[in-house]
Amino acid sequence: PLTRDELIERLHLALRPKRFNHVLRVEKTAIKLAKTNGVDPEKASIAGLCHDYAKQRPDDVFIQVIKDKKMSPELLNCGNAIWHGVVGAELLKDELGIWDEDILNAVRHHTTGAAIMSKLEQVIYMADYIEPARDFDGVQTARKITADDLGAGVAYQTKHTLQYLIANNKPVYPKTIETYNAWVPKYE
Ligand code: DGI
Ligand code: FE
Ligand code: FE
Ligand code: FE
Repeated sequence: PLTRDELIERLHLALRPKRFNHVLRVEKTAIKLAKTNGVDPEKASIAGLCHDYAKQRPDDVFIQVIKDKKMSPELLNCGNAIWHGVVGAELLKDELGIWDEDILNAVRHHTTGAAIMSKLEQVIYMADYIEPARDFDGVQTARKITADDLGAGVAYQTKHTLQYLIANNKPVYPKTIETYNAWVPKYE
């Protein structure tokens, strides 16, 4: 496997500076959340660094991977927002030699969440949302809730993302609705 330094080098090549700096902040936030939630900080580091690895790939690369790997044809109806996590995880195996399924699932689910998420998946989903440079109405509340209760943070993000999507007439992915139904009523 690659060392952290080698991984950083690969990410530096794959990402524009703004995105590269974001993944460093997500890593840091994820390690903190890992330590307070009994998650392996090493895995949180790798998953945090790699979660947006594929964000800057052109659409035709994702489409080719979906076809080559015989992934669900439904995926062809999605776009970069979904592909960079779900298809990006395949590139992590092939290009970076990352095979840990918990780490790969954390990458796959970091945008939409999922009905069932391991603690590591929850950590990455939240770290991406609350990393220090995030600035949106409610981010302070999100940080506080997440520090107190990781699962409550997941519910908070899911509810607020869905509200934002609906308020702005955006399409809602089925996975986002699954996440909402599994997490939000439970924390009411
Ligand atoms: O890659 P990042 O920008 O760091 O973050 P991300 O991969 O978590 O993407 C966040 C964006 O994804 C955010 O603007 C909301 C959007 N999103 C999440 N679920 C859905 C969605 N967009 C649509 N259209 N539908 C969804 O269900
Ligand atoms: Fe992302
Ligand atoms: Fe996110
Ligand atoms: Fe991100």
